[in-house]
Amino acid sequence: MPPNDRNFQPLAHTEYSPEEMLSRARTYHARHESRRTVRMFSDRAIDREVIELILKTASTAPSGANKQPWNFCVVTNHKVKAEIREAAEKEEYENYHGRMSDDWLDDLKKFGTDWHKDFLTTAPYIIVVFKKAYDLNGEGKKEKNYYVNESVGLACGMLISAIHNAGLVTVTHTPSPMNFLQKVLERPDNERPFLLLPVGYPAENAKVPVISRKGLEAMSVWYA
Ligand code: IYR
Repeated sequence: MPPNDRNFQPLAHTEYSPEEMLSRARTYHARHESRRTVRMFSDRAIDREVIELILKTASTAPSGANKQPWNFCVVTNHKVKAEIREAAEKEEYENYHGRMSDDWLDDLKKFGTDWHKDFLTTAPYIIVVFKKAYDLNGEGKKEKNYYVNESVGLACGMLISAIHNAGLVTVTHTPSPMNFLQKVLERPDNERPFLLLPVGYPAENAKVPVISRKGLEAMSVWYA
């Protein structure tokens, strides 16, 4: 039972007929099948309101105790982008020249990645997602957040879906280590970098690797 009636309100819910449900599920799936990770960006401008709406969509994600322990830093300033690129490429250079195992490098061959990260200065928007390990209340007292990685991961999934839905592309970039982002963006100690997503149109000549998705049999087990 709800603990206090005043804290609850009726659910606003839309139900669809079985036919419409199937049709909507089909359409949504088809839309997502066409999503690709893209590493070649155009520098074409994008309306700020589109990015705002994409972020609002991401922020509808469920989170532990509804703490919404995320902060999206949106970078359009070219100098800041260049600073991020320089630091990221420095780390990636080390990754590709000794820090990553031979097996790992082998697994990445088909994606054609290397330490160069042109997209960090080409894409019109760089979204750096921070997770909030804890929050600070009005008096500066620490307040705990829960399931922070799960919550921020869910928000990132919804962010990627919203980016695709708008007809834009992204790549989930995780320069490692990425604590330099905390410094460059001057984030407080309770915020830790989680993921970096350039957002933009694909370059006109953008190419993507030939890879496939697992089918239902390979990615699900049904207990009837
Ligand atoms: N962070 C590196 C390496 C890399 C790692 C994985 I796992 C990928 O799926 C892709 C790249 C880079 O961004 O190049």
